[in-house]
Amino acid sequence: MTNKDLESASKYISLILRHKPETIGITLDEHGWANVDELIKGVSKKYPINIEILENIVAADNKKRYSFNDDKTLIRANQGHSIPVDVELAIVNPPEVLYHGTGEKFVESIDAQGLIPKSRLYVHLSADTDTAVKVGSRHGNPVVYKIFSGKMFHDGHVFYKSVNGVWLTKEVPVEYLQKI
Ligand code: HQG
Repeated sequence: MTNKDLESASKYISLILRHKPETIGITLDEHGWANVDELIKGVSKKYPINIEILENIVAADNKKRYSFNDDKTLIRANQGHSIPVDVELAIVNPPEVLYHGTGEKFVESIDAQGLIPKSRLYVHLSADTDTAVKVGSRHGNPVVYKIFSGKMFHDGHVFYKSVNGVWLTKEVPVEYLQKI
């Protein structure tokens, strides 16, 4: 497989494990796990992969998007789901500030409503502004918000950190947001 094919296969796996497992006729369990053999079989109809290739995709992923279970019979996405699965994230005390990158076109609505998860389960936040700019650029001209996460936590909002380092929370009301 060429690097380009590997990248396309990885995107396809992300779609299956986060949003639409039905694309290849599989289901995820309540913790987001898919059966590795079923995944390989389903993905292979479009991109021929085997366990070695899948292991390479998981290991080489630039954002560490996927994890295997211990005996590598199951695989799941670490975060980013739109379907309701519980990937058993630990509740953690966030740093005093976190960041969220978005597109300019969403600013008016965010300033009125705060940050909402839209199609995903959580709002995604990062500890650094570089990541926020990159995430925001996916939506056009990037705009970065500073989130007063320490204050949110103090006020009872719950934060999670995915195993690949993405900060997650259900919503960010406007009073905890500041455009930078
Ligand atoms: C915006 C990628 C209007 C929100 C990235 C965002 C991330 C609002 C968009 C991960 C809003 C949703 C997630 C409101 C939020 N009104 N727009 N009230 N509240 N929004 O893609 O955070 O490569 O679902 O600002 O790196 O951009 O897929 O979320 O712009 O970690 O692994 O609605 O996806 O990771 O867009 O990105 P998304 P996101 P992967």
